[in-house]
Amino acid sequence: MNVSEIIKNKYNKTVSECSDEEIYYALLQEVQRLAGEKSRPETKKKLYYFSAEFLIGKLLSNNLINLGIYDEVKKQLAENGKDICKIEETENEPSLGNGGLGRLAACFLDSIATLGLNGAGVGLTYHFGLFRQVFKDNRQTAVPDKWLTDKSWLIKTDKTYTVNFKKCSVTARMYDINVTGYESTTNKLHLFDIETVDESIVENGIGFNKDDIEKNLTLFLYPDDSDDAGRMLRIYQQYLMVSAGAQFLLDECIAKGCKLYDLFDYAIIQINDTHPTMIIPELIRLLVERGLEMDDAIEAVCRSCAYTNHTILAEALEKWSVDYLKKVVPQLIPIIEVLDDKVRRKFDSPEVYIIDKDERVHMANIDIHYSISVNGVASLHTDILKNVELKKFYDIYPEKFNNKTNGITFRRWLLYANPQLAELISSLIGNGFKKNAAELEKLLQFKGNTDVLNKLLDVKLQKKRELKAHLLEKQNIEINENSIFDIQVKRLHEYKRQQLNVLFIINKYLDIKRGKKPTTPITVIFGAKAAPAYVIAQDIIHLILCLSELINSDPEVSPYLKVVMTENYNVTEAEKLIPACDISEQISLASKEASGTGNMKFMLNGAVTLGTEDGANVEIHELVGDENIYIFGDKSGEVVQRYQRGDYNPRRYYEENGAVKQAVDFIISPELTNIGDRKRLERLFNELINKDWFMTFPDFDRYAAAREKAYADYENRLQWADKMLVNIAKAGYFSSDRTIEEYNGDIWKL
Ligand code: 26V
Repeated sequence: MNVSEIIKNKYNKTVSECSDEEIYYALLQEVQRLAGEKSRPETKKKLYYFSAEFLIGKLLSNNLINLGIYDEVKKQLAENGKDICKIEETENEPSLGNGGLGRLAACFLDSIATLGLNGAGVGLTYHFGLFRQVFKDNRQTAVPDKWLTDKSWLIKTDKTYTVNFKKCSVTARMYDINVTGYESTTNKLHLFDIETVDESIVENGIGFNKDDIEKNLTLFLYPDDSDDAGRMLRIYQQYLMVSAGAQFLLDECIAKGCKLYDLFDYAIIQINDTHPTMIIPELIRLLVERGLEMDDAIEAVCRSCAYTNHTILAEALEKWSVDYLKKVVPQLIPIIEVLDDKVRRKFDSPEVYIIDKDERVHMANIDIHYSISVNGVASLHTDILKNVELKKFYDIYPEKFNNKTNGITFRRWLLYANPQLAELISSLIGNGFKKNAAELEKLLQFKGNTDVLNKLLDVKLQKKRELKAHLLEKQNIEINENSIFDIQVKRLHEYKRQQLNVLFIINKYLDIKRGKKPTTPITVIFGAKAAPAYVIAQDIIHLILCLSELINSDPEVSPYLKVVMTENYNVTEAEKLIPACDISEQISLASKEASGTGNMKFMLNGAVTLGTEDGANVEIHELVGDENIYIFGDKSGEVVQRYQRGDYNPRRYYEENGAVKQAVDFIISPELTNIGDRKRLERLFNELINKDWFMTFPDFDRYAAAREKAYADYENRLQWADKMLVNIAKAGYFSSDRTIEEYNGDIWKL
């Protein structure tokens, strides 16, 4: 690519005369052209990956890397006095996801294209993605994040579909985003939108009139569903996605010769969590409308669908009341009733019915009965589904259940985010790992090699310096690059236990106040958004921010301990934080984190995990061995039993464990209540001593001991670097290319 020529043709200027925005837009257009040239011929069978979220992150650099021209473009820009990092800063991040589930979908699209598979993503164009988080008075406030401009990656297509709701009909238009594969073909992400959406109805942060469907349908990702109108809106959104998506896929299949009863020969639909579940009754409805008998339609659809479960948290398993569905999509009710009736005729256990006695539709139950595959996202998670959460279903359909341990794309999380590490690896084992991640194991030959280990430590230090500069510029916080970077970044949720991390920090602060200083200073970094309606999560953010103010402004403590919460944690921020991390906090209550994927990104970048035996941590542990990970706390079996017994009494721990009591009492100490909001801090204090639903206290001592052990081990720099090396070498298993090969081999069969 000749950047100067492209710029000259477009603007009749030289590169150095252009603004960063102008260069960005010219590059975007050129990438779109090059990506278009790489599309792949259609094959008979195609994967449709339906997901309410695709957390794709910024695309310019990712596309340049995948097209194989990143280095040359970067060089040409530099020759003209332009920094590619500054240019990509002008790109808006499309935050079309909440967290892990949406980011996983984005990694999968990258791998599907890279492996040259015929597959497309199907979702929604949210005008405002997830809210932008702004800290004010040590609190999170949510403001709309307008990512969509006329200079975005979205390409308007001429495909439109009518979607009928009880109250109104809307016209859904398809927009496409090119998904470039790494030195491979280009696929598409199809995102539907309606033209009547009115961005001007947003008021007071992220508020809007939830009843005016034609104006608000695709305005926001997952609007707050703490009230009826919000829940109803989610049903509207989900139906828009699946109805338009179903019409589109039927058109494609029919054009290839599909006779409808053989739909499964042309389409495999992966249902990403329960959000797209209505695709099942909707497709059945459409097939019947086009002449199929009901039973044939059910059979054809069932054989075309596969379902992925991403959580065992009961409150996250969607159940829509028949009443709501009747008000939004009455045309699906007779189909859902038929599906339920068939289940009731065959099985006498109410747990597996689709419609329960309270007239609520269990979306996951539709997926399990009417699809060919049910998968969990890490080995432990799938075991829990089979043996506990979905045991009744596993007994009926053992052959449907399978595990697909999650993965991440190494293009974004290594080649792009950490080019220095990628280059060091290349210099040691060649470039093969870029296409075949398993080759990273070749790094094991350098265990104990002082020269290599020192180079690894140098790369880490450089990434820590880059993060330091970034945080200084972004939040005016100064951190010490020679301190231990101990990082927990993920959505804020009690089960992820940011509060456990905080309790440790409080005791560390008090230790330092009493004169017990850490050998190497510690920088604890948090990044997390909390759902606006999730009160306790907001309280935990408030506690972290108050603690950060207290500690960072205390001259006795801050040389040894700093607490930073990065504002508006998102994909772009993760790309800066993860490569700089020494200790990766993965401390969810065992059994609760289905997989986690941040844990994999950290490992790949040479951080050592401090974690519970939960989600994919279990597999990380197996791969790296006891020496190269810090595991603590109750195992999932013990946790499940404690819940079943229902005898957990946090107050007893609080009263009997001095370390726990000291940390928890500090939440309502004058030091903190002088800085923060007493009501919030007291509410959190009471929540912990009376409920502690995610059992932080029983794990506290073992957590503190494991963390201290990691800090002590960090002192021996070469031994620590050996742990880093083993983590990187063993990360190959977590490439999403491996995951996608398994999905294709076992389920999609493209
Ligand atoms: C959803 C909700 C919605 C209602 C309130 C509470 C709540 C809590 C959790 C969720 C999670 C939704 C599904 C999800 O994002 N699961 C994540 O999927 C990742 C990719 O498989 C996986 O790595 C994470 O462990 C899992 O939490």
